[in-house]
Amino acid sequence: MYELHGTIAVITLNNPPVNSLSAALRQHIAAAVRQAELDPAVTGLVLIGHTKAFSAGADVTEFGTPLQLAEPMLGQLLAHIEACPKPVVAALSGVALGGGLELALACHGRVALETARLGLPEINLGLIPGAGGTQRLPRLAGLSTALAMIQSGAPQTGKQLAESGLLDQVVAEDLLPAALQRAAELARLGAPFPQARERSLDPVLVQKFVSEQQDKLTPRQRLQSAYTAQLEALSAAASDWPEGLRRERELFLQLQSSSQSQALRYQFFAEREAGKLPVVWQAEPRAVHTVAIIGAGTMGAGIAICALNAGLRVILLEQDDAALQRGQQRVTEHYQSRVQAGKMKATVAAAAEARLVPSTDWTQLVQADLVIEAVFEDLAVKQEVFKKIDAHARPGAVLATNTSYLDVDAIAHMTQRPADVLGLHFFSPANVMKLLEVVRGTHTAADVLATGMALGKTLKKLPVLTGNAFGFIGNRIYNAYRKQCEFMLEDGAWPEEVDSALQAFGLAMGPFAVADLSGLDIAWRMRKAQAASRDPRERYVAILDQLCEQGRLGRKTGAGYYSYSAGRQVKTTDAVVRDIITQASTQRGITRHTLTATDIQRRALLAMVNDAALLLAEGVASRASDIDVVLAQGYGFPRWEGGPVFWARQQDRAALEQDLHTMAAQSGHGFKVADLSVLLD
Ligand code: 3H9
Repeated sequence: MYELHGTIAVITLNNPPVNSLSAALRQHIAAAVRQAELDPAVTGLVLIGHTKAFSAGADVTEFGTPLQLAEPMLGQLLAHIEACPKPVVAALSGVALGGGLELALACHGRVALETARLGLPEINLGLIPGAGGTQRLPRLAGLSTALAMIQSGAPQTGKQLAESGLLDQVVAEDLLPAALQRAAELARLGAPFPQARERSLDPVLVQKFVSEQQDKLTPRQRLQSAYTAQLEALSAAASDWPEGLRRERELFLQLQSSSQSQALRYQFFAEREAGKLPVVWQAEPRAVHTVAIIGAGTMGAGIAICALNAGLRVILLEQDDAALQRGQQRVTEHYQSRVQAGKMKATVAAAAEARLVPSTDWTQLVQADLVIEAVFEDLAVKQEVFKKIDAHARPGAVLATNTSYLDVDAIAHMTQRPADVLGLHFFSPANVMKLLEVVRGTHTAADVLATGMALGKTLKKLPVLTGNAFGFIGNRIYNAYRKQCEFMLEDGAWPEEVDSALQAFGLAMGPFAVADLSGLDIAWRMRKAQAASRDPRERYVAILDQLCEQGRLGRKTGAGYYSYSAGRQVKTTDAVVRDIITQASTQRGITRHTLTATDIQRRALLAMVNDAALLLAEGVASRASDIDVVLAQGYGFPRWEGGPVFWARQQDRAALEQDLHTMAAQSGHGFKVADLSVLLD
């Protein structure tokens, strides 16, 4: 939209929902700038967006399509604006991200609302800024701020960036008048107008900074080409202007066609697809203002914090005063540390804490619109709690169990209202992890499901719908993967070989280091509970049980698969563990042999893929991409590999199927081979 405010032309970007810079929007902006250039009555220009967004950047849906080649390309548009003979001012509200921020950087002035969120999140898509961001930002804001923004991808507010050199002015309100004033001021001062490109960076300082930062890259960052490319592009900012831009473009295009960027773009859209299911949008969610949480342990307190942060009223229920006080203390300490770290205003923290109602009185439950049970992971315990919830919750309240494995139906049947019951599987720490599995029981009503999904969004989580099967999506696949890793121990690998091979693939941690961290006794208890129903012909690896019998329960006891001195992990397993493993191999009649890192990675991934296909065929997952979202968000699967399904789709199909059959033979009785066509066709 183009309109005149006195002698200033105001160009309003209007491409809902987020003003992504599609070919059409680029063309309209270019035409509007030209119109202003040609109108002798115009002395300056303001670019502004609607309140939700100045612009969220390049239109990601155009990547890999011929459309993006439609002129003007973003770089050309920015060069046009930069060379405009009249001053152009960007007025920033909502988000200015990626190409959106780059558009603002090419303007001669920038005015932002305090609340505007400015960032270069290309890294989340496996990219670097490709329209001058790596060249203009360090010139305006310095190398450290530029790298921090480019490397983290996290947006910062106008208020936070007020002194960064990026913005001419930050205002609490009245953005347009401030931008009009700035444009008029620049017009009065006359050409040449401020341009980032006119500034230069000291090549010696740039090279020193870049080489220091190269050394600081973490192992996981080193696995992703975009992190190195960011530093290369910053290094090119010390060159002359055209060369810097050329190098940035070259790196951007290389990354854009890389499998890592394709995987990350796939994850971006898969996350947004996850909540969109007919069963969810066809029902109206029930209103939720007050949540009751039963159990104030680590998980219950974490869920309480999420709900308080989302503005909900929270009744935190425990069985006795001592447990309640400990839970309340967890919540209080969380807010104290946020305030002390400067991450939350004291008034906001106080308001959140004021919404907390700690109680040991079950009759309080009648006030809750939604109840979340977060007690010990034991079916009998949870069933007892649900009987009580049923007796006290008001009719129409949604009743949720936070279980990670258990049968939601078996819990729902303890109530007179199984249609109101669903599973909400939070991940630990609940106030940090974004993933939320929303579990549909046999009788769960559609509006109850819709309420669970809507609550997930309210809590700023990523809710994924799953069927009611042992372990749902995530733990079911993780179990299959861990089991296969245990087979590999018996076959010839040591825990550290398995862990390091999987970390080299990009997993945040290997399965044995994870097991030590979470405590081996959790799995041990479950194994004992399942012992009676286990098929004796099944290949069962007893290494974990034997470690537990020796008191090696993981980090908390100073030893598990690894030993820990003063909290630090000894990287190789000790003689005790090696003996247990060697004996396990002997008992199974296996001659131990070397497994290469590639063998280990392929077997572990195939185990995930096989169970992904099984649970998709069983209808536990609604769509394949949901599985990838769960694994990446909840289990440390490298997002830049897309998830197990995305990974499988990149492999040679015949080889994959062949390897799966080999793996089935290695896995012994009871291993169910999936038909991969459900994932691959
Ligand atoms: C870039 O700019 C490269 C340049 O450096 C160089 C170029 C040469 N494109 O997330 P939401 C859609 S790379 C296309 O649900 P929110 C999204 O799919 C880009 N579509 O809302 C969804 O569609 P639908 C750098 C986009 O309020 C709808 O908008 N920029 C884009 O929770 C609403 O999104 C980024 O990486 C896009 N760029 O969050 C920003 N962005 O309704 C990525 C969003 O059909 N975007 N959509 O499901 C975001 O971070 C969030 O979407 C945002 C809004 C914070 C903007």
